[in-house]
Amino acid sequence: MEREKKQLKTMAVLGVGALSLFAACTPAEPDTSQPNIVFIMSDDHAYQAISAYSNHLIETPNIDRLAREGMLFTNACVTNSICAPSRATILTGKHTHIHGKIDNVFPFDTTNVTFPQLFQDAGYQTAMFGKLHFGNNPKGFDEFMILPGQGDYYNPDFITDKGDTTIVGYVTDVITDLTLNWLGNRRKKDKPFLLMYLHKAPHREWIPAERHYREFTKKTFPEPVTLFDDYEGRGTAAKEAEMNLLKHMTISADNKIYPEVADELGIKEASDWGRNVFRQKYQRLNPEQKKAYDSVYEPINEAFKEAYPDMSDEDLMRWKYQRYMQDYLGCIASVDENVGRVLDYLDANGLSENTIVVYTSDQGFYLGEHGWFDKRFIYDESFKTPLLIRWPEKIQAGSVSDEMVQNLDFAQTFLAAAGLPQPDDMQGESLMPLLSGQPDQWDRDAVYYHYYEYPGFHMVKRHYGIVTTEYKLAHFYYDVDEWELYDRKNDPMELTNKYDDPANADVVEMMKEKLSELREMYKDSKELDQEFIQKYKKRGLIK
Ligand code: SGN
Ligand code: CA
Repeated sequence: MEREKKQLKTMAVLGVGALSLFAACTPAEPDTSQPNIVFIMSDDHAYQAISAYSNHLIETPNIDRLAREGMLFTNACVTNSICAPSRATILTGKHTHIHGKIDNVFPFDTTNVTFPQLFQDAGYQTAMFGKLHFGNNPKGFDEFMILPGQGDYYNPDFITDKGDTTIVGYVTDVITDLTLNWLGNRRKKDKPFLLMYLHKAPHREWIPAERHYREFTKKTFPEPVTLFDDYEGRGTAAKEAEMNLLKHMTISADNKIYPEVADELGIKEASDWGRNVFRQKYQRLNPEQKKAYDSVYEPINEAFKEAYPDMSDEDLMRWKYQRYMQDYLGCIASVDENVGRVLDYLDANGLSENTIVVYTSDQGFYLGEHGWFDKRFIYDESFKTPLLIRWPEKIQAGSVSDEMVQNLDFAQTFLAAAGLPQPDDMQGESLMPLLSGQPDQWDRDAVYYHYYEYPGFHMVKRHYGIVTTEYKLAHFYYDVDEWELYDRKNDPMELTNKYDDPANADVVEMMKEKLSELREMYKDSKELDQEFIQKYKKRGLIK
């Protein structure tokens, strides 16, 4: 409020032109008309589970507010569908092969310049709360409290610049408490601010808050039509990926069957990993939390004990899907409530008008489509990501953009919005033309994608590709050499690879040419692909 009032007064005295001249001469003094930024990101939040996109699974009234009062992006996507690489791309405005954080394995190179550093230098107050997952601390923040690695759902540990701490409670509530506490008690009212509010939820192993597992374990959800996909019509990568609910989702850590019950039923899994993770997570609960947990999950275990001996694979697949959705969506219910708390705070404190609020995820996620969970693929559910942006001063309420925007674009968008220079080596585009209703000034017709973490969790093969509104072309490499082409308009579920269909020869040629152009433009190359493979060899991750 104070800042807003001060801005009006200064403008009245100096006139708008004089104000910008004044701001240009004294860079240390922030231009008081600069917007605040609240960047909200959850982890693995599928757009299929936001009711502004589709309400077949869950209602998310608070996240939806951002679409109603701002802009919904229906074709937002990532450059590399995995956690830490996506975060590094957001912070640097560069593709993963340029900033070097190609996967979750190698640490982030902190000599990279990130946009929060530029905001801090320009006089913004900066803070980060929640999940970063870099293996090192963020630069450019006056204050941060981050989860170590993936973090925990209950009684999470935090790393801060002043030491480590553990906070009793449910992670989504706790991260929001920290955020609101900062806004209410430590925000400097004479400065614009950049606040990164980053949820762990709904990341695997999907443990909801007590109030939500009670509610969600009673629900039944519609099955995706491709739940029993056999991957015919696609290449080796889809067939060999280890993300199938029936085969790869663990009965204990993921589906919450107590290890003793799983043992008693004679359920064998590829390793003890799922049972061990379950025990670790369960042990974090305090006696009260365990009691609440058991009161809900024990009856589920009892019912499973009864039903399991007569279950076919098909029954088990269906049961796993329901268990998965109950817990995954239960986690999202807390995210939505907590986003509501933050939006209410902005309203109550007169901050909504001049604050850019972004809601997004680090990538998309499979909710049983193609029989899968997890992400990583260039295929739509993992490649696309939710994106909603509200900024009442610039964005018309209730607008929708179908343009292909990427997580690569955030850094430059924020810099442009704040009137700060965009470094030449950033590789995205500012979304300002779209936000301010001038889509004719936006001319991107294709995006570039590159995934690396293989071999690794879920065994999704290395691939790069290009996506236009009409087609998707991907090259899977390293231990295969396979191309896939999908017709996005006529085959939206991406069930049939048309690469070898002679009728598409022209399309393949055109897409390959465009792909080479993009590889060149973004400075990616065969040599770099090999360099990253060599890095895996040096680390002993492959022979
Ligand atoms: C963990 C998960 C995986 C997940 C990776 C990466 N297993 O290893 O399922 O793909 O993280 O996720 S877990 O049961 O231990 O959580 S990411 O979001 O960090 O990229
Ligand atoms: Ca993620």
